[in-house]
Amino acid sequence: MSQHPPVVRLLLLAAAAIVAGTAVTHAQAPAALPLGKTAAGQVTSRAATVYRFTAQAAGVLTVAVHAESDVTLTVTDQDGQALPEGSSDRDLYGSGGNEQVSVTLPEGGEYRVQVALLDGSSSKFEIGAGWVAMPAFARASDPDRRPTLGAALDIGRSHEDKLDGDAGDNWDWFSITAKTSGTLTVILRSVNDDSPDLALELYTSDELAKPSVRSDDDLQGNTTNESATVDVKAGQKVYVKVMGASGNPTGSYRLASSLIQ
Ligand SMILES: [Ca+2]
Ligand SMILES: [Ca+2]
Ligand SMILES: [Ca+2]
Repeated sequence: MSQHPPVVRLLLLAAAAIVAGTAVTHAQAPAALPLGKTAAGQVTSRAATVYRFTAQAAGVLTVAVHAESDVTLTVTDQDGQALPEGSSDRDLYGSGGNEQVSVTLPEGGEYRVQVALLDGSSSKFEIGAGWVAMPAFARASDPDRRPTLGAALDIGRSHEDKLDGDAGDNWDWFSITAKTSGTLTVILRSVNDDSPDLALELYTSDELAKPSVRSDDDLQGNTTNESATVDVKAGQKVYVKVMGASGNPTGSYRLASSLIQ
């Protein structure tokens, strides 16, 4: 037996808390999403409760949750990025714990469903899902649909790109690696009158579930124009998400970055 069991126990509890705190993106083998039935779950304010779902083909996934407290429901890709129309905080029937989403999965593969708590420290819930494989809904895969698939950009060099919402290209991911520490600023600018209303998000490589900073400020009175700034260390990688601010984004934009030491 250990000579200091209370200390050992405390350390184990601390380690468990650290693991739980990072559970949103690094959960060990999340439970399978219950299909055609409901299952009981629990969520705490420390981390979302995550389920996994493997689609064999494109199709439609519907998920419903009923919780005692106010929760949100989100369907994400395997990097933890919400799918278009994949987030719900609708508070159905006037109850913050009732949420439902129905989302098109554009290709087979791994997906995640997250139940996150908005109110209080802990809540029990019921969750259930339905799946209809609909291979005809498959769309050409957006090559930079996830952060880890985006092109690497050089600081100081301007880059022109475009979105095409009808073709399933609702956002573009890029990465920028800082060679020195300093303040990294990324800006978006319109290319022409057809440039879409954009939002800009910056993520640090250790936290892909939520942005460090988001801009939808429509600078200079232009809905395309955005700017976001984040402090970086030497060698740090920052992921950049360019996305439609609303609806179905289609059109060209220009992106540039600068680093002030
Ligand atoms: Ca809610
Ligand atoms: Ca894209
Ligand atoms: Ca905007």
